[in-house]
Amino acid sequence: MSGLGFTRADWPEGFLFGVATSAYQIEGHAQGGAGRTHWDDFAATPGNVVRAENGALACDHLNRWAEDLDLIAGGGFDIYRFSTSWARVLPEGRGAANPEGLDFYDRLVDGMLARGLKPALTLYHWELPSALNDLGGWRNRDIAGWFAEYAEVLCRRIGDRVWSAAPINEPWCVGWLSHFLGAHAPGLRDIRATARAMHHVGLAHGNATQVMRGLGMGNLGAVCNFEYALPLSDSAEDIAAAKRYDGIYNRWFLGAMFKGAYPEDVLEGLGPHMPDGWQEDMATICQPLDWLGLNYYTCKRIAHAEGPWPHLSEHVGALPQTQMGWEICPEGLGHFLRFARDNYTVDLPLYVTENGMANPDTPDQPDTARIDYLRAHFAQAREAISEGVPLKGYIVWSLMDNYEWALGYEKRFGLVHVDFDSLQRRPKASYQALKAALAQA
Ligand code: IFM
Repeated sequence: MSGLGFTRADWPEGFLFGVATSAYQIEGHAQGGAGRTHWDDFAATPGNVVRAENGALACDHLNRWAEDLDLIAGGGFDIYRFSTSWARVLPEGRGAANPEGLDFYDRLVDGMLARGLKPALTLYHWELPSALNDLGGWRNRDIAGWFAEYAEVLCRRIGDRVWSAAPINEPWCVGWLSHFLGAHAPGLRDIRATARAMHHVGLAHGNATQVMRGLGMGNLGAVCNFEYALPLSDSAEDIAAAKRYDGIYNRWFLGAMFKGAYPEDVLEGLGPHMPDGWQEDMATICQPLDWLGLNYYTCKRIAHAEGPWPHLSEHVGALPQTQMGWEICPEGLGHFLRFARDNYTVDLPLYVTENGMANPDTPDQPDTARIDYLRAHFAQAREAISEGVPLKGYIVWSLMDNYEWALGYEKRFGLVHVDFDSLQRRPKASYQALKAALAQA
């Protein structure tokens, strides 16, 4: 038995384990001919990102990818969930491709296969080419067509060798966090922009899925993030507010992608701001999928608030917190695995596509907090499996410390420590614990 409380033999035959990263967070975006992205612009604007840090160098994965793949294979993982950068492939977002960028992803996929790793591709993990943001970005309906063009160029090159593909990581973050809360690029706080982004991200997902199917690719899915919405008190008003929050965060995209319908309780607020004719897009958004990926980290306490829709305020409760200030609430993971299966996906394979914690790690201290966090969440996954939930794999965020968006480089999510001066990688105790668990049959 390992520090994580399991060995491979405790999971169903063929259950897969992996680690995840994303392009802008690790590659070093100023290198290799990539175009400018709206994250470069957002970070260069005072007040948006801690110390105005950006992904210009990040973990320099662009040059150190082979060492990074060795770490993944050396840990005994099966899957590497990675993303490609739209602006590295098409620097202006459309038109001329960057051959250096396509060559890089080609080598990276071959590098995974050579090491026995399954490449799990995400086409968009948040960095939008600035040239497209100039045109309105996710507010502009045309983005669904631009995204399809990017999907086609990229997948014609690497689509034949990836194990799985999902168009867009965490649509809620692309729509709500970035256009309503203003916490991520492009940093808007505007309900009309939000409604449009929340719709166009689904349409882009549908378009890209059709493109990939057209190219003969299989094992196509969606990766959504979920937050366990708990009422701050047992008042009827707080319970209703938590339900609204749940609708916006957890049910909007599942409804669209798996039922072709947005939840009525969210349409009450977003409906008046939606683009004309949105109803006709629902069939495109609702493409047949092969799996759903769930990203889960935490819960949130929600209270009723006066003021405009959605009439709610967010609070942090009394559970122990991670370095992000996020409460550690493993039962939320079990809740969403059952919730997705019972209400949307039925017998479709599910994957935990992200789970992990930020911790103020130093290279010489064991990250036992992360081992504890993972043990508790893995236990929820096993319990759900024992109840018949068709969970097929579990991917930890993240392989290594990286650029945590608006919070810069100090929030460390990695199984591997990165010294951001020397760029030296050092596996943490959590990496060793997973390696030990996965090595035991
Ligand atoms: O770092 C992010 C990642 O880009 C998307 N999911 C959540 C992670 C931790 O905040």
